[in-house]
Amino acid sequence: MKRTNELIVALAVMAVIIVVTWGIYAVGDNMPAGVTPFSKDVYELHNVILAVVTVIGVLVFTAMFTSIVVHRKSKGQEPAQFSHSTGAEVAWTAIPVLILVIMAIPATRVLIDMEDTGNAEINIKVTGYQWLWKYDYIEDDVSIYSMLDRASNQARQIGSGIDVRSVENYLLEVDNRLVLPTDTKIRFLLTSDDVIHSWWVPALGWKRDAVPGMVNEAWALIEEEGVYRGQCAELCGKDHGFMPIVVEAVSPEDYQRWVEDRKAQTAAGEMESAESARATAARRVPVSDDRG
Ligand SMILES: [Cu+2]
Repeated sequence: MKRTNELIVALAVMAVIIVVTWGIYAVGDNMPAGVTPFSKDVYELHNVILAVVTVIGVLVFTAMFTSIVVHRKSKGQEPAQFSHSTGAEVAWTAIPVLILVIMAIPATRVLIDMEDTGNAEINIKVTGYQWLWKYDYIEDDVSIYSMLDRASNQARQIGSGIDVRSVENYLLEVDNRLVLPTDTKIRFLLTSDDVIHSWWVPALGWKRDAVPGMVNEAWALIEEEGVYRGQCAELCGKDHGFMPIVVEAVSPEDYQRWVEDRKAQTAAGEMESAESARATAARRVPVSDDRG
């Protein structure tokens, strides 16, 4: 009779825990899988470890609640009197070690992959500033500054009177997006000019600190075209929440066109500033002559 009770309670507890866990898993939408092979590895790793901890949780809580219900004092249960069990100690040491080893094998594989920044086709230097980002396309000699877009910036001011819900991608849009090609191994070199920032676009599967005086590395190979948003993930100052990151992944052909366009703009800008410098110099000449 006692064994039957125990079994019924154990099954009931286990059923409740499984249903609740499954519900959380199904409704919670888990975490995004991202758009790089690495982010997908991280996603799968997360699922495997979530499954392991779920099984452990179900077993432990089932044993615990079954003991509480079936072996309670009011039912006249006598506690066991032994004080040492070598068998139990070996088991509760060996089993967790085994579980940790099982989890460490795929985790180590992903970590090694994460550090492998070799064979990159393009290099992007990311510099954090209070409170904007600078991107240098090293091979192409193109640099852009990327800061919070005007609409978000106006809406965020105290007393602006603008309903922030009316601003599209509020606090998640920038003036100049980081344009990157798909299907290309991109190496990121991250640093900072003032305080510690952290560059984080969840769809790429990683987050890296941008530390003054140091260069951190990371890489991505974006498989799908699209716009991926992120933010500075370090408390870098009072406007920390206002330095979003927007990556626009385009086909390699569109990317080449964009780079050519940027180079032309930069050249035009340089011509213009050289022109205005010459004009200023020309205006100054008579003044210096008068003085002379
Ligand atoms: Cu920051």
